[in-house]
Amino acid sequence: MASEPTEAVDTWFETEFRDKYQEHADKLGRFNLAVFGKTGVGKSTLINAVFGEDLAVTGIGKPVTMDSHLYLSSAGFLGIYDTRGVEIGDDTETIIKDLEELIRENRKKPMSEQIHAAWYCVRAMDRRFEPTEADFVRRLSALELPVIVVLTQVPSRDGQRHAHASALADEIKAENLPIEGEPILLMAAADDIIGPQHGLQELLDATFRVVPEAVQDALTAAQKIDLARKRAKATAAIVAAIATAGGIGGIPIPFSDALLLAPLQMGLIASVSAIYGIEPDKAAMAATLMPVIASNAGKAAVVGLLKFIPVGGAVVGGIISGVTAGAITGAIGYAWAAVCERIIDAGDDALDGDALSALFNAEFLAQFTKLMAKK
Ligand SMILES: Nc1nc2c(ncn2[C@@H]2O[C@H](COP(=O)(O)OP(=O)(O)OP(=O)(O)O)[C@@H](O)[C@H]2O)c(=O)[nH]1
Ligand SMILES: [Mg+2]
Repeated sequence: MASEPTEAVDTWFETEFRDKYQEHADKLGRFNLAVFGKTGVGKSTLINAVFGEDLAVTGIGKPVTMDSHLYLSSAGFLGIYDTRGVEIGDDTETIIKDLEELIRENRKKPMSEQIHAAWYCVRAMDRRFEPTEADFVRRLSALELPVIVVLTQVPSRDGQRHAHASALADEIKAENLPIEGEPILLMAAADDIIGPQHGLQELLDATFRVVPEAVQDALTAAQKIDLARKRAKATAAIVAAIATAGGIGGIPIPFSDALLLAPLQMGLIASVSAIYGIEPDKAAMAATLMPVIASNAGKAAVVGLLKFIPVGGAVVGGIISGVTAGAITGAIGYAWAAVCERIIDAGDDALDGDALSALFNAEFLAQFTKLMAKK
């Protein structure tokens, strides 16, 4: 009996959260990247490093059309096009023909169906960039795909990149290929012998420079290495929600029996989750652990958090001003952004619910105090 309202709230939350998340995710769209290079150069390792494990590990991809040698793997805000069982050089004609067809067909489709950029990967220590590879890059570029050349597995020590890799980069530059910027030298995953990870941010920045404005938000959500970009975008959403909440004002506390979340705050955490590119399952699960969302068990925590909020009368059933509503909303948004960053840092490790909600609490209080002091 006693648990019924809790379940009702949880179900309400789950449904509402997913709807809102989807709404925001649809607005962000999808960033589609084509990744080429000879087998074993480190394409999957690179995709893992920049976008997380989901795509490359499973390696699930569907042929784009029947008989096509192009495969599309997609999850969330990212689509990866690659080839299977065909070799650049021997099969260049086949790959280019498939790509050409795909690009032509997709031209009529929305932006999130198009291919936005290509990475052509070469293993630096092979010290070889073959004429057939140069030819492939030219053919790619002729399809009006912005191409970035990536030298993979570049050893480095004390920030100094291996001379062989720089020499290969110079050789490639001397070919005057129609590529975007200079070849990017990187190491996607650290190795005890050949050195630390480097160059990923440079590749990401170069990619941001060539993709259309309309997919920058999707790329921001899809990538996992540049949290500052996500934070900037999330902050804009939070600031807007603060203004909206301030305008509403006069909100009764608690906003509903067991929740401190009105639709506005719910929309905000869904939006921030999408901006950070947190999968909806993970985000919804984590959100139910937060004290502002948790039902019965967490109710005391909510009242505890708010005990110092100036309200007319008792907290429960009280009315708060627009300023306070704005501060609560902002504190929820920023605290939730901190949780999203922690989830990204955790990678594939299981989430520690207690640690996440402790983080949320601490951030909520700090941000709330800061926002109230501003007024
Ligand atoms: N330490 C380290 N190992 C790497 C790196 N890149 C590739 N490797 C290793 O090189 C091997 C091949 O890498 P993959 O990422 O599978 O290469 P791929 O280009 O996806 O290969 P195919 O899917 O066969 O075309 C694996 O054993 C990787 O662990 C890197 O940046 N650092
Ligand atoms: Mg691979």
